[in-house]
Amino acid sequence: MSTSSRMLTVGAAQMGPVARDESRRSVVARLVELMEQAAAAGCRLVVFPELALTTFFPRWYLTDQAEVDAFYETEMPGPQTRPLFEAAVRLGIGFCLGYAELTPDGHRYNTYLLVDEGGRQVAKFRKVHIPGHSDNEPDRPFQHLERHYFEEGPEPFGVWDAFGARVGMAICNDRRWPETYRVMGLQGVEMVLIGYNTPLHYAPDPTQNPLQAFHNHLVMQSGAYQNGTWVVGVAKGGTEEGVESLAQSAIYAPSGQIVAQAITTDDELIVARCDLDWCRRYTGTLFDFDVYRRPELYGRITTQKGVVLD
Ligand code: CDT
Repeated sequence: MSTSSRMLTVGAAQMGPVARDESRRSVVARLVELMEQAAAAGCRLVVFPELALTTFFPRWYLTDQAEVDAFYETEMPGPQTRPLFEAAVRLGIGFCLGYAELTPDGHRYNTYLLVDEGGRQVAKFRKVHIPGHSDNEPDRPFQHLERHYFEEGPEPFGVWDAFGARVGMAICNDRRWPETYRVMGLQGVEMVLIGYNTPLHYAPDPTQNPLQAFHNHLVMQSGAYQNGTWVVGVAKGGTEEGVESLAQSAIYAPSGQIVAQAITTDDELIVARCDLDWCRRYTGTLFDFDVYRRPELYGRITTQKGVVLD
């Protein structure tokens, strides 16, 4: 095993609530402040949550199309988001930003964008697993209408060479699925960036409410360990428009251990100095895929969607 180390200092920029009427200008100022803190802490990359620029609007069934469209970005950078790209160059720090994307040909995605220290777009990821429901369900205390507002991302999980590492991205519900991490693991991922908005109340089965934090850590710790990768989990937490969401942003080592965790439910930066070569301790031993995996026996994973009893 190599004794050299490649270090990447990363910041998870947790956000507190974004009010429905908070302007992009105000939100972007909060993000720039977090970037400044991250740069001062020696970070080369700072990771923001899912849908960082707006309130989590899928909690409402909205019928005014102009009101809906106002939550989406039609260009990146646009006039209101350009300060983020300028801050990247000024501070010499990259960032990963979650936002609602409306493409020129009318597609709507829940998107993550990776930008380098030069303000250049390195990679774009569209959320693969879209949770919740598509029709208004007025009996719920609040909606989770992601399947109404977003299409399923059409591209597979990718991994890119950036910040001296093999970097992958996933968004919120994606973190609950083992395939997310394994598809990236098979591309040599060393750091997975994951933003989330997770309401504490889960209407289809409220027995899960008190387990939200446990499940959050469970899936990211497992994903990290089973694929020998760093994972950066970043929340938009706190009580947003009356809905309480999980905070507890954390950075997970390839061992599955938590190396940093947020202590508030507000804007808060946590930082970890990540040894990328630590991944090899797992991918070169217990999880040496080349030696131990049995893909010839895993056919159901890609040929079958639901459960089949045969
Ligand atoms: N944003 C997002 O994907 N949230 C979901 C909430 C549970 S499904 C209604 C999550 O997996 O955290």
